[in-house]
Amino acid sequence: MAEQDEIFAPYDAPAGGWGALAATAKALRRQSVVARGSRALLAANQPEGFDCPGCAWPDPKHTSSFEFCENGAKAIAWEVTEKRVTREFFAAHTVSELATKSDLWLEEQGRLTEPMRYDPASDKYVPISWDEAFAIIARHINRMDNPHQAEFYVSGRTSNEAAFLFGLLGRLVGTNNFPDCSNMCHEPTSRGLPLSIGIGKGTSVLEDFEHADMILNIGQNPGTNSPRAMGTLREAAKRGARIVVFNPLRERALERFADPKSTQDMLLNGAKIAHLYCQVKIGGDMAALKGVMKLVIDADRAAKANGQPAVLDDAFIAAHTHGFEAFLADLDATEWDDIIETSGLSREVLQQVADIYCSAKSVILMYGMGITQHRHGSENIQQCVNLLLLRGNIGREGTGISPVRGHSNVQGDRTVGIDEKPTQAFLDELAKVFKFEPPREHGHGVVTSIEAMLRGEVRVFLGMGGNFVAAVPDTPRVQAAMRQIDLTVGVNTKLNRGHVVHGKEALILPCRARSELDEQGGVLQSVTVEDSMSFVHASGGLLEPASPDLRSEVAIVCGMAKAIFPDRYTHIDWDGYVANYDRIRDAIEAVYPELFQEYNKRVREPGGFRLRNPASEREWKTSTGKANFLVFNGVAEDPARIANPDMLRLATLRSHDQYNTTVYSNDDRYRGIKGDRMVVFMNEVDMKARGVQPGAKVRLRTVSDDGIDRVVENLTVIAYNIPRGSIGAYYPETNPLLALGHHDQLAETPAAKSIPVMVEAMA
Ligand SMILES: Nc1nc2c(c(=O)[nH]1)N[C@H]1C(S)=C(S)[C@@H](COP(=O)(O)OP(=O)(O)OC[C@H]3O[C@@H](n4cnc5c(=O)[nH]c(N)nc54)[C@H](O)[C@@H]3O)O[C@H]1N2
Ligand SMILES: Nc1nc2c(c(=O)[nH]1)N[C@H]1C(S)=C(S)[C@@H](COP(=O)(O)OP(=O)(O)OC[C@H]3O[C@@H](n4cnc5c(=O)[nH]c(N)nc54)[C@H](O)[C@@H]3O)O[C@H]1N2
Ligand SMILES: [Mo]
Repeated sequence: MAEQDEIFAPYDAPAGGWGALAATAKALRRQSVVARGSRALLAANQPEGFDCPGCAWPDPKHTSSFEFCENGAKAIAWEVTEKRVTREFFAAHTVSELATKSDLWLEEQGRLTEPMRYDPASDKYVPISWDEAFAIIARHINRMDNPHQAEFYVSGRTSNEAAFLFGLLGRLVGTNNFPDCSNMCHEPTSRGLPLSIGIGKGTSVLEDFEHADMILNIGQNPGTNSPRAMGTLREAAKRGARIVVFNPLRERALERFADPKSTQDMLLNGAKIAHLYCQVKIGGDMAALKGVMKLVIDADRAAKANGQPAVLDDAFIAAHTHGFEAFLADLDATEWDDIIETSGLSREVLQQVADIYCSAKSVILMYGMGITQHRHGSENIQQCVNLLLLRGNIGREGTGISPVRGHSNVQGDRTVGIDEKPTQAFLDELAKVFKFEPPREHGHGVVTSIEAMLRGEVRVFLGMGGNFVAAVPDTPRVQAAMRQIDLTVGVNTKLNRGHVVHGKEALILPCRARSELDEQGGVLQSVTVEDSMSFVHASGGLLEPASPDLRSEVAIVCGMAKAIFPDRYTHIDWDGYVANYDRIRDAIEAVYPELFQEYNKRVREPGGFRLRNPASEREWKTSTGKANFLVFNGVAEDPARIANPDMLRLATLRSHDQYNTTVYSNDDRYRGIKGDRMVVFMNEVDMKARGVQPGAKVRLRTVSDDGIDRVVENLTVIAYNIPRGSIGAYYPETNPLLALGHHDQLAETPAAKSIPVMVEAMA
């Protein structure tokens, strides 16, 4: 049908390359920031510059040359835009009117410029002074019946310094309610991985990628979401390392990629990245991993029977692991039919993966949301670790588990205390350093904070960055609940859904961004962030702030704290922290003396420093003192849920032109989509079975047993190369389909990559 052709044409060129250069130039022009933007780009990820807000992939220590990244450039262009949201803008639009606009339109209006308060009489935002804004927050916080009626949300761009103080503030108020974006993202890494190896962070560093013989990329789309990782993968492929991909979609960059820094790549139509591309079914990774592990065990048994060298690293298993026998028994009990049916991969393909694995001396396994956002995301990760442990692929050069984090400081925020389940040891230190008794009971994460909202128990919502009401599951229900809250506050750089779906009182507090100068008391300040590989480094902006009325996140947190506690905790020098961020880092060091030893000194060294990661050194901080082989019974998420033969599994995806809830344009270049985000990627066999043609309009309806009807209509069907039973559509447009209760069983991360749905043709 004509309609599909209008919005879809397969993309055959390599990812990266000229297309990426052209897209970067366009992004700068569109924000009219060619000069300003270029200056910012040159300072991104440089030793003296600022940390790119685009992703959490680390920078090579030894580079000083500009690392080109299209999507980093877009994120920066978005931030340094010349467009401004002023008081005149707010005077010209009621909030009801703004609420009818798209997310793209809201963010495209430009940078926020001064604090604003919602005025119910006019249904408009009106200017307010910073002091008045802080006084409103203080009034609401101080009249709550109990401290747990406040939620302290954090999104992962917040610096270590601001996050640490925000965490302190929440605990001084008396709660551990810290829902954060990590709860929707790598929480299975934070909760599931420690049970395996004693730490919820990756063990590999960039240098390991230079020595790996095999790199398994599972459920992660680096060409779009961490494009600088493509340079690393490109180098590895060039060296002859085998890259194996598990992904239901054929993500273009993982097939072919042209590094814009390489003349050869640019001239020769790029280079092949994946040696083997396995189009696993959505939710089929557990089955695929078990299949590969069964074959590795078979190979080992055969070798030993023939008197050949062992395939397993028996010495490592004996010295460093626990639970191998139980793990083996479970593998032996796992049926091939189940593996093949659930993974959608043939035994031959899995044999190829196993062969590569067995012949590789050193293996890295990197993963993203395709693994974590499932009902058993934590267990998916544990199976990944099991595979690595079989041949001692953790804690040795060229090896490791490598969760690719999302937001540029999401890992750091958790490290410095944004954690709804803090350890008692951390609370003890906090108590000692700040001389108060912090709350000891666990607080709310994202899912539990929403449950509290739905019960009407939340009175104050403070959002340190992010766009909570658009990013979470069950968005219509959450948005209705949000409107019942007494006060909602958004500390943000751009206008978003959270400001137009607000509480009875609402504040917009605009902050300076990473790329901007942060001068306090005449002295330029820098903040610090932690990347995916646990390196902590400084970040300092270079551009004039978008408006003179902006404050830094640190200053905003301290402003709130002073207003909330005018005469309590007077020993805490909030003004001193604002005047000199070194003092915040000293406080962080006091709370974590080992991890952040000599923080201020070490962070000033080029490239910063790496936080100690015991598992990288084969020191296992688990209950058994070893790395644990962990058992998951079965191969499927939940067999009862997939009993319905008509049901499909929906993965909610990011396009190449968005940053989470920030949509840059309606295109998705590498997937061949132009000008429309209301699409659903579907296998032709599944389409035929439902009598749907390419270009047809369909309705998706969630299969759930909680009695709530969840529907998204008017999606255009794209006949696509995706396994049967699996479909894809964009996040956040399809978030209304994601049921709040549909989440990882351990970490409570919403299972956004595996929503059970029915596809219904629309008349
Ligand atoms: N430009 C840009 N950069 C970003 C972001 C952005 O939105 N835009 N977001 C940032 C954030 S917060 C994050 S968390 C990261 C996200 O980066 P990624 O982890 O790459 O997340 P997604 O793009 O959501 O999905 C990743 C991949 O999972 C695949 N997938 C879906 N279901 C399954 C499955 O069942 N099994 C397997 N094996 N694969 C599956 C999808 O096809 C997709 O290729 O990127 C960060 N960087
Ligand atoms: N269905 C579905 N839902 C998902 C996902 C999915 O794959 N599928 N992914 C989940 C994941 S991985 C994540 S991380 C969450 C993201 O959830 P969030 O982190 O809450 O959302 P973002 O869209 O990243 O937030 C965008 C806003 O951040 C603000 N901002 C930008 N830079 C700064 C800054 O420097 N300081 C401050 N204070 N504010 C700033 C801007 O105002 C912008 O509007 O969404 C989750 N939701
Ligand atoms: Mo994320």
